[in-house]
Amino acid sequence: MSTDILNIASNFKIAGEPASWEAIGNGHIHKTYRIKTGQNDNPGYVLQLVNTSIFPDAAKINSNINNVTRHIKSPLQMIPAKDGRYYFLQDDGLFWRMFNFIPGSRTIEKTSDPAVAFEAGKAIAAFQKGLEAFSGKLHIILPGFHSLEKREHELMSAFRLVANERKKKAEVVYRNFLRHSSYMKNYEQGLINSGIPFRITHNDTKLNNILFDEQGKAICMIDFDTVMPGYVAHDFGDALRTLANNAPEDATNINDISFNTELCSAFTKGYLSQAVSFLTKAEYRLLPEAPAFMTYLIGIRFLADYLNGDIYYHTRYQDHNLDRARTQMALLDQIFQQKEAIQQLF
Ligand code: GN1
Ligand code: MG
Repeated sequence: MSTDILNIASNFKIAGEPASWEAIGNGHIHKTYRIKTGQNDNPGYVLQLVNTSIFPDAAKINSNINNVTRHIKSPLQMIPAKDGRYYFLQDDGLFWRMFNFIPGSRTIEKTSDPAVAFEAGKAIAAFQKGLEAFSGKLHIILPGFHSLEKREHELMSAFRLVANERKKKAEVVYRNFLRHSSYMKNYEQGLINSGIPFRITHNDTKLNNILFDEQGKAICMIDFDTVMPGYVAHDFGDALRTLANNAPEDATNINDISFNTELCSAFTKGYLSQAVSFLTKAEYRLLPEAPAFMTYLIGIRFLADYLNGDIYYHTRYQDHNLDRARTQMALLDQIFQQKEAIQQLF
């Protein structure tokens, strides 16, 4: 493996020779490695093996990423392969891409620090703001990515079709989710009816998709695979789903799960510090309910994948996706309990 990774890295236009690698990041989809070269003054590179069963048209995502990162002048840029393309295709079809590694940068899985939450909010709004004037064309990589109708349909057909132990284990949480279906449909209809603009949004704003420096200041967003036209409320809500949960996304003890309104407040302040300059009144009004909506949406995606036999998300153990789904369900309850406190932040 060691030589393979370094060999792959040597197909990109990097300064010096690749000398060592380590696996980094905690994404559920791709595999990510940091490459170091022998030169001490070179912070190295980030090499990614793209999951082409989820992204069969990976070259198109790379073109999106390039357009977006250049437009916002992100400190994170793609490194071309030696043939000038922004990817390297291995003989067996594996699809690789590379970015620069930003010195001193790191991702954060969990925080209890409101200053980090503030920074996260600011970074997400700054990303949206940076793309306000983007006039290029983006490929729609995953159509209906945050569509409730599509995600509920996927869950219900998975539940209907499956007839095994997993169905039995999933049944309680499945029914608990669907109790909220009409509430969620109302919210989505509200988004559609409000006439709010489609902007270029990130669509995967969990905390570990933001890079921080050693002092806890946000550097930039990462993981641009899902950058597409969308609603800003989805970015806002998805971030709080991970950031303001006092437990991890895949907690195994439901009693650990609670919604941290202090972190939510700091995040909201950071977000609004940038976003007030571009949000419409209607967009603003739709923010407070977004954490509940996104927790539901991602929760039912985890559950559908569990029923489908873990074909989408990387899992580390048998019932991992079920634990993720149960966590989202418990978090949703907690968010509903804090509804007034959240509303008061606006
Ligand atoms: C995936 O790639 P990663 O781990 O940052 C997923 C998101 C989910 C998230 C749940 C392309 O994000 O939509 O919200 O897992 N990305 C894709 O943790 O499906
Ligand atoms: Mg990620």
